[in-house]
Amino acid sequence: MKNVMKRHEGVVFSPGNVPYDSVLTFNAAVIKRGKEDYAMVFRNDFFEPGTKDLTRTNLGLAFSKNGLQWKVEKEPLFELRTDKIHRAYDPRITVIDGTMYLCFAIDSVYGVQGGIARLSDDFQVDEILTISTPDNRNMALFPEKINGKYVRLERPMPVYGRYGAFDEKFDIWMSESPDMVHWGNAKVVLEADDVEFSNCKIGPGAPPIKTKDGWLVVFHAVDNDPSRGKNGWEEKWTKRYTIGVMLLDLEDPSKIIGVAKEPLMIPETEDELTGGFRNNALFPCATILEEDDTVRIYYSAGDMYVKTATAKLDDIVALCKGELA
Ligand code: BMA
Repeated sequence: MKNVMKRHEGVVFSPGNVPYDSVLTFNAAVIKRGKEDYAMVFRNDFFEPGTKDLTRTNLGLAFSKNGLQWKVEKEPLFELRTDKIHRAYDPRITVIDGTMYLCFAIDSVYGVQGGIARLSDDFQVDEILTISTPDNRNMALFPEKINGKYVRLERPMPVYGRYGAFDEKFDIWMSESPDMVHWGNAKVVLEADDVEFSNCKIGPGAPPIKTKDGWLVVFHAVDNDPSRGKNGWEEKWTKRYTIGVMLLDLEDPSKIIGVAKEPLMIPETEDELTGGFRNNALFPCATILEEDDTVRIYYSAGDMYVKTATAKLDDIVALCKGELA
């Protein structure tokens, strides 16, 4: 398949940018609010103070005029820790009718859950509106109501599901809500089995962007190869995360118009292949449609850095429709 993505060379955000405790900065939500006003909410993993246990996570906030160089706020934006909740992570932001909503995953004593919060205009977490039942994560909201309802993509993780215990074949689903609080009418959107370059789980990447041809959605797709051994800081890690892309029907986003046959991006550069916390992992959490119809994807490399790459909208749409080989 034609490579339509152009990587910005090097990383655009790393732990060295952060003025507070930071070991890994990755899985960043980015939105553009004006011509020269990008905002990023990034996942920041750090050591439990006084230890070398990499068990703490908060979300940080940064701003940029060009989407490449970032000015980080002095203090973290948000850390969710209660006696039941260990952390909130992997943010995605969607602006709907001028209001920002933050989706995030939660590790709790009950499992993995998906949360949605409303943000104030100055990026404070106003209110947590909903937290899903376990196990579910990778939530991403559509940027407008569809047929009068809010709609989100999500990725349940049914380990005792149709594939039997502990087989990680997880699919992309969607559900809808009248008020952002009550969610239902769940439907499967894309099945892991229908993605040729994944033999494992897939999950929504970034909030969908609206195009005249349909909703454009990037997703992560995992292929597992048991012969892979040590990878990054982990003793054994056999998965590779690539980035896929699909186009969904504007009126009924449970209908797929097309899925690109091969990954849009695979780990390729040195900082994506080695040296990260978890090598071989690309994880997209944001796409921006620039004024000149360039699609900019923000993705993480190795669960350690934020990177970005661009493509022409027409090229990505053509890949989804099978019109570009
Ligand atoms: C997923 C999540 C992400 C992470 C990704 C790649 O399962 O845990 O937070 O970025 O794996 O390691």
